[in-house]
Amino acid sequence: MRIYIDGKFYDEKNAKVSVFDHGLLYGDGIFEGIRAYNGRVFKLKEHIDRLFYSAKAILLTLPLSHAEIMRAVVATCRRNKVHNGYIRLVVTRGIGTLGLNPNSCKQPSVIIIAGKIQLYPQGYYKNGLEIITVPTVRNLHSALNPAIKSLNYLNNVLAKIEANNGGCEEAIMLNAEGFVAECTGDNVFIVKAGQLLTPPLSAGALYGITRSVVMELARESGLAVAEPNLTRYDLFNADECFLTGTGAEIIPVVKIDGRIIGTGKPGPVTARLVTKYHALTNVSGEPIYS
Ligand code: PXG
Repeated sequence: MRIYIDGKFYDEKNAKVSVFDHGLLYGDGIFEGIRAYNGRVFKLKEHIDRLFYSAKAILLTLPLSHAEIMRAVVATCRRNKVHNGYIRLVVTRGIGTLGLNPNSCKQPSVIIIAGKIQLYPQGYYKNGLEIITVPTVRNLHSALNPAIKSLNYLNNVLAKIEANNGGCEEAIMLNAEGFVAECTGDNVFIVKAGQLLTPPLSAGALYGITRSVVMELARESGLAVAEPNLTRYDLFNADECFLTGTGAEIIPVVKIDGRIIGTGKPGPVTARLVTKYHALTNVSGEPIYS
């Protein structure tokens, strides 16, 4: 595998960052997780848009333009012959002194890794996932806004550990008010009385790319979509529940905190959205790179 760092490609052994990089010292940086399907990078523009929004929020000036980053992502896929895979785009604050002041960091680093994706086991897509609510509350948007896809993921990592301790792969995170925010690495949706509902961004949800694609697909198929505040009660009494993420795509949830959701099997609305999502990702025709 050849890894892109600041305009050059390195083999895995030599793909290294400095111990003085504030990305390592303070989690000071941002990232994107992106998928490639059939030689096309899925929703690349949207991912780079979000990267620029994250950069703006943390006052980081990207060393490349929007178009240059898009080209670098495609070049990294091409170089590694990644037709179907996962791309991790990382921007660190760069090398500085041991103090946390980012003023000492002169040049942010851009890193692109194009590799394989570790998917949830296939059985979960067929039979649905069981998840729990964990005690770790999602970051306050007035402290570290969950909309920023920062390298500081300890909030999510702690919640993931609690999910694992509870025997689950994913977990619902609530915000400080007790409303549902999202999962540790996925957005959450419910279907109730023919409506598709998902927490608003203000509740502490990431502006998920898969989330917006699914909302668009639902609207196109005549399903009403809304973003109200949701409580655990709303999840427990949903007709259907599913999670969305670049890695997970759309994964049904059939049990939350011991409560069976709907019929206890993946529901028909979820199945319809999965079919539509696959149709969108598995576009046939000439790949944009080969
Ligand atoms: N919420 C959070 C906190 C995320 O990190 C999503 C929602 C889904 O967003 P997208 O844009 O992907 O639809 C994410 C992104 C992992 C992993 O290894 C997951 C994400 C990012 C990085 C790693 O599980 N999910």
